[in-house]
Amino acid sequence: MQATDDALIVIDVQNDFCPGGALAVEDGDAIVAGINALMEEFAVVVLTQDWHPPRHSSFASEHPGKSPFETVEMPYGTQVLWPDHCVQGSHGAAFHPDLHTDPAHLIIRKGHRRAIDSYSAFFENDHSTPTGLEGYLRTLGVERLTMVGLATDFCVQFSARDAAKLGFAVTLRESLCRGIDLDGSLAAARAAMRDAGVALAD
Ligand code: VGL
Ligand code: ZN
Repeated sequence: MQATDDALIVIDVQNDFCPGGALAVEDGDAIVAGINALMEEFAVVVLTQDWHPPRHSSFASEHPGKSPFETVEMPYGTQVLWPDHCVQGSHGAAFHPDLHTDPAHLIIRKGHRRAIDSYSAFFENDHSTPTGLEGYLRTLGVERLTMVGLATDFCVQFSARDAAKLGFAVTLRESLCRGIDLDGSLAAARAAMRDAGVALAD
């Protein structure tokens, strides 16, 4: 068992990011068994869930003439447009059925405001509106984070970089992550995480 100042953060292991889902990540489901095993080693386990209202502003379907994976300018910056995914209460928003959710101490839901997306588990995409996760971890005395989940180049990357910026020691277990890889976004994400001081481990 890891010390109590270590936490495991499991990002968005949800049906829509797994094969057959609305925004499927290749082999997204291949990491579930390994994550279940890793949870046993941690005293603090947090799961995140992408959790959008219907008609969320990150959905291409809300932007006439736009297709998924194109971008638009939002008040908070450039936003990639996605297929409708992880709609609150839907099957796609549910955790992968094999993911062990009982060991989780906290489930944090993000992206629930229609006008703003939230890739990171710590801040929405304006990089300033907090989700509350930092406070939860700090009040428990957590200092080190291990991160796994989906998708490496979006929600995992933004979570890991924010965590490092906040002063947590962050390790990404890459074998327990899978990426979307839009136009080289996976390589860019790995470089950006390294620059931010995130340790990339197998
Ligand atoms: C994610 C795109 C849109 C993710 C969430 O979990 O990486 N990516 N919403
Ligand atoms: Zn989303």
